[in-house]
Amino acid sequence: MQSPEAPGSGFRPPFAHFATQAIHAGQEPELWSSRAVVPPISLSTTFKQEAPGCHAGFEYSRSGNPTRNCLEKAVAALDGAKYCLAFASGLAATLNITHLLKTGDHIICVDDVYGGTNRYFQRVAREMGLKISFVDCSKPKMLEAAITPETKLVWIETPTNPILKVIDIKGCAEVVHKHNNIILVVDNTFMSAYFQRPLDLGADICMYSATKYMNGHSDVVMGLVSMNSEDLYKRLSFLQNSLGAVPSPFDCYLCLRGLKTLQIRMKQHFANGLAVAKFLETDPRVEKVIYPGLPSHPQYELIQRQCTGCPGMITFYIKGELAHAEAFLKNLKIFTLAESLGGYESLAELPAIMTHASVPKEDRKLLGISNTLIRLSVGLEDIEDLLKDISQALNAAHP
Ligand code: P1T
Repeated sequence: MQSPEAPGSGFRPPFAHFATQAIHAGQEPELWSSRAVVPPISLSTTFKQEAPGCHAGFEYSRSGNPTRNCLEKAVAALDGAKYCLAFASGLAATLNITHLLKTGDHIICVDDVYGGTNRYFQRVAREMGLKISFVDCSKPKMLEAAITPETKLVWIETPTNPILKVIDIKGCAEVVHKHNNIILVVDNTFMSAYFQRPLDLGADICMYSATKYMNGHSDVVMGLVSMNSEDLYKRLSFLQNSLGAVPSPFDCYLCLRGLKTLQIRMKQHFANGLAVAKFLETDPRVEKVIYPGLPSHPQYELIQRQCTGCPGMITFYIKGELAHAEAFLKNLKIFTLAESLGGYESLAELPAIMTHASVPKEDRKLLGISNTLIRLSVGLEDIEDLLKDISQALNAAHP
């Protein structure tokens, strides 16, 4: 197996000082009178004022919390951003960003997107008077053609969930920014700040479900939003406080702790993901493997240009029908059959019935989210054990 970091592997070089910032940015001991090296979990919901309206930076924990501040500063540093705001979940972040719009505004969303994001746009935002189009943004011409005078937000995921299409962030930014007042959001959940920096490539907002790689330990539900524009920051801070979907100080502490190992986790996710993808690609019981880190991925050149590596997300079609996919999933022993991704533990799922069940059936068919499409989140276990597990589950599905 070629090491993902081997010279000439073709990916962009890693972002400078990443691990140092993950460990130190926003977490200076001088922030605290105790000089605590590990940021304390500040549980107080309210803060003493010296005179009405005169305080030391904190009033009430929804509008600002010391532990949350540390996390927001650390993530801003990792994204190369001026600002970051934390929310109670990835979808809470999506909701807050969507609240930047008003009735009648138009959103363009990439056609292949997390099922919950699709459901929110189709069944909540649309009901509230926003117009939504789902567009194949991997073709910037199609994005351009979909823009109307009402378009105010373009929402992309890259790679997409679950088909792992890669979207050219720079190409989309060039199209979007020909127009005034359209915000380009990149959901960077799959790549994490370690592998991809959407703001450097022209996005206005970089958003995460921090529930996944950013926290990385499957014990926090959280959303993060980074940006450089002061105007966007002011509007989103206002919404963060006004809508109130904020994370708890304890979750902020856990996520901050998770960030410390983001770099080493992502490197290992890449190594394990690549090994599993290569293994699947040679197995005759597998119809097709989609992994952006494989030369067989149709956008391999773009992914190398845009990213510093790939996460542990693999999508593959097992030969046969639903029964074969179910047999594979039920027989896995180390991979757990469960929704979510990006944790240290390996997970497997069937998007058509699980994470993407809320995507309309005809859309799933068009996108290729069939009953034989399996999504893996390859974790940090020993690779020999993971390959053995996949091999025995394939044997069980195709005796
Ligand atoms: O679960 P939450 O923290 O609210 O994040 C939603 C979300 C947003 N964006 C992407 C790309 C996501 O994958 C998710 C959540 N996804 C899953 C739970 C999943 O299994 O795909």
